[in-house]
Amino acid sequence: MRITVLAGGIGAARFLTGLRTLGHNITVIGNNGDDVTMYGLRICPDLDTVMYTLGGGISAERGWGREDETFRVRDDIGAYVAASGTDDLPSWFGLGDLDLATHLVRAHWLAEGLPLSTVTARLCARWETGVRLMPSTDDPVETHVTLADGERVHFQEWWVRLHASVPANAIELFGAADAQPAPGVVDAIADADVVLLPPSNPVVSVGTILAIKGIREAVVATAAPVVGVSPIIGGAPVRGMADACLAAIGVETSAYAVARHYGDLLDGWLVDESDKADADRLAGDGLAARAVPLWMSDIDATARIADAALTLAADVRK
Ligand code: FO1
Repeated sequence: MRITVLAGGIGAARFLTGLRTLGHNITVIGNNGDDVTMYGLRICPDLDTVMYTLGGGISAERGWGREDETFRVRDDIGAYVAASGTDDLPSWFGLGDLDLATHLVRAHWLAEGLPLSTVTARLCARWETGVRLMPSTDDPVETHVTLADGERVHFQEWWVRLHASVPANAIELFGAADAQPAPGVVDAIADADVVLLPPSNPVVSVGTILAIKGIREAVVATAAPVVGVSPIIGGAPVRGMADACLAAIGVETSAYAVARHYGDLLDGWLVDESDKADADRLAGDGLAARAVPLWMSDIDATARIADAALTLAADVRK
């Protein structure tokens, strides 16, 4: 089957390791909302997290960046910060020495005029991911967060420097109005046999992919069943700070509320067995929802979740 997945970072990457074992033809549309330019380098955290995870190079402990990483460059930048007394360098963002190779190579190819989609395919050639990974857009987009006092900061500053501890009033994808889907993205959704929304952040991962003009429309229009896996278990995010993002857009942190937030995009929704009441309530609302164990504790458990998503897709096939 041709399966298209709209992916954020670590949650999606883990889900994909399980899905990949089922032996289908997988296209991954990656989120660019987390992208940021630092030291003149374009950094694409979610694309890299998927690439490193599927390529066996991710730091298992952190869930981002490389395994066996060192941070000598970051620490040396810290020495410039301390000596100069300036605070305008993003030394709070941990660019590892090995990870920097990816950003340097990406910067080189982008400077040669290659689009991000081509650069991503070239980077992935080394990692043998077993999937086709493409950015949601070749155009520069990035998520901006408006804080309670009205200040606007880049998503990474809110997420990493402030640990999302300062309430956000609004979260927007800057550049979305002028951005086009990357080549192949709309076709990958239209021609898929199944479209999956993995357990990714519904606001700053899947939400920002859908904010690119034409992508939401393609997901609504596809003949393929669209099945999502809840990123919320028992009223809390599986990982990360999705609750802070959901609060910013006025959506409750529950498997039920996230499904309602996706609305007519979904044909099916998987929740954890502990959230069976949410599944029953959604079924009452007319959505095919099923409760299964959703903790991605190891590769076998993750493959079973992916398999349950495909079974639900087959049952709701339009
Ligand atoms: N996350 C952190 O919490 N702290 C970091 O210093 C950090 C650095 C970093 C560098 C490269 C990269 O690809 C990802 C990095 N991340 C870091 C993760 C990144 O912030 C992710 O976008 C978010 O965790 C949301 O998925």
